[in-house]
Amino acid sequence: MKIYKQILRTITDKGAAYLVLIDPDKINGDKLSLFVNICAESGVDGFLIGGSLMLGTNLRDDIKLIKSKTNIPVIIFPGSVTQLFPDADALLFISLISGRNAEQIIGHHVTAAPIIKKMGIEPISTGYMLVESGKSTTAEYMSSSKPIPRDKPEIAAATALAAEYLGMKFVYLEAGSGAELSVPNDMIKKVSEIVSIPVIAGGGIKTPDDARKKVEHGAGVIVTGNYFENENNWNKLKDFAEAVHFKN
Ligand code: 1GP
Repeated sequence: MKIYKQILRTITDKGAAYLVLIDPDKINGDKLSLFVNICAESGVDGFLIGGSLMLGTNLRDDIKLIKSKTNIPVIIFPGSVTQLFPDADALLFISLISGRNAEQIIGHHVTAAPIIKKMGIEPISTGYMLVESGKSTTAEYMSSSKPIPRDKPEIAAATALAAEYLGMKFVYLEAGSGAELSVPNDMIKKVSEIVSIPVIAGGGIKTPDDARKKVEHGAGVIVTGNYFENENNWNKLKDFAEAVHFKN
């Protein structure tokens, strides 16, 4: 519970937590070292690493590299059971509750659970919901599951409540990496009003203003990934962190 508690504390102290998703296919080697240092200076609260599709990277080496550079927690965001490594601090133990694909809801978890136990990393049970975001995303395609329609916040709210009743620790409203449209703010509001667990919002967030609006609508954790794959945007990291940390 160490990392989960740390995130809860950040939400209490700063208003919300800011996590940066690293896709090791896009940021690795020297670029990763530099990026991690800038994230640390900019007030990022944690790294997510992994994804629904990865080609030709050594995820474990990348996790070790991040750990050697900073004390910021590294949380695996696993796209499959091949993305589990003991060097990380925790992992989001994701169940794709917006879909009806049994393997994504409980199947892979049965395979992964004993491995996680042996590795000793902290699993953080997360109800993961894909939300329609303009066009089909990698997460949607790879998981063979339908997203929740953008104009149906009540479906998202009922699904999130079920996740809480099942004992999950976070609900993650996901528009998908590189999404055209981020998760609608009224959906975040409806979900965060009904559950007492923190709501993570991610996918397609490209401005500090959008991040702040999501926090104002009740998101406890904001995730950005794609936007910072372009080095020209790295000078905006601090602006994002400040927008998320509204209590600072
Ligand atoms: C994807 O929510 C994350 O899982 C981040 O999305 O890459 O679009 O910022 P972006």
